[in-house]
Amino acid sequence: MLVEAEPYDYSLNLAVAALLIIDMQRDFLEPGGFGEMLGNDVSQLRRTIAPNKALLAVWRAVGALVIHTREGHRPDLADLPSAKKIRGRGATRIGDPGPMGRILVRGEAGHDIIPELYPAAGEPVIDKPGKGAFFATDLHAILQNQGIQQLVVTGVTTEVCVNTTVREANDRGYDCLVVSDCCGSYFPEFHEMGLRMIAAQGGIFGWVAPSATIIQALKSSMMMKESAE
Ligand code: C5J
Repeated sequence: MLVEAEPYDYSLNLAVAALLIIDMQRDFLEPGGFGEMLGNDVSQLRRTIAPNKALLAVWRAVGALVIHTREGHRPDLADLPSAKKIRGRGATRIGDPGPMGRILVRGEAGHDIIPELYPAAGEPVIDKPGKGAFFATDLHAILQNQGIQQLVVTGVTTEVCVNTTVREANDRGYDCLVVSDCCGSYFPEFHEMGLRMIAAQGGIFGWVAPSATIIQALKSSMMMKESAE
């Protein structure tokens, strides 16, 4: 199916495509969480919840693969590089007690995915210690074993974990279609530039399209399939 996108239409093939939802975690998105505690405006990320919900519902209805990621570390912090821990010179750091449990530690409430986009049974959840979803995870193996070649990417934040993952995916041979309104940043200008960097130079890292366009294409393909049956 053809999806109208930047820098040119994208040919989405659901048989080899997965929806990859990056780090829609409570500590990044919820009022009172770690992100807000650091002074960030979580409404910039929360505006992505409704479009992600709508896209996820249609994606699940077509029966294609959904994968979720979460950024975080082992409770003993053995996988946390000290460079990452001390970066930012913050008073509260990864592993310290935060408003929703220990910050970015696996198993804590704040580390989990927001209820609106909670993974369904059978949907893989990738726990990643870095910004990119391929670093130190089994994501590439899972995608290869399922024959996936195309990633429809959403999540937060646009310029950090979404961009890093898209670049990693690009170098591993995947095509990425990034869903503009399903990604968000605490900094609107970084969101804008993060998307522009992906589609620049003829799609140097991939394609960018809004959720409405993708949802429309998915619904049309479902209707065509139904009428052929
Ligand atoms: C993500 C971050 N998920 N900004 N993390 O982008 O630290």
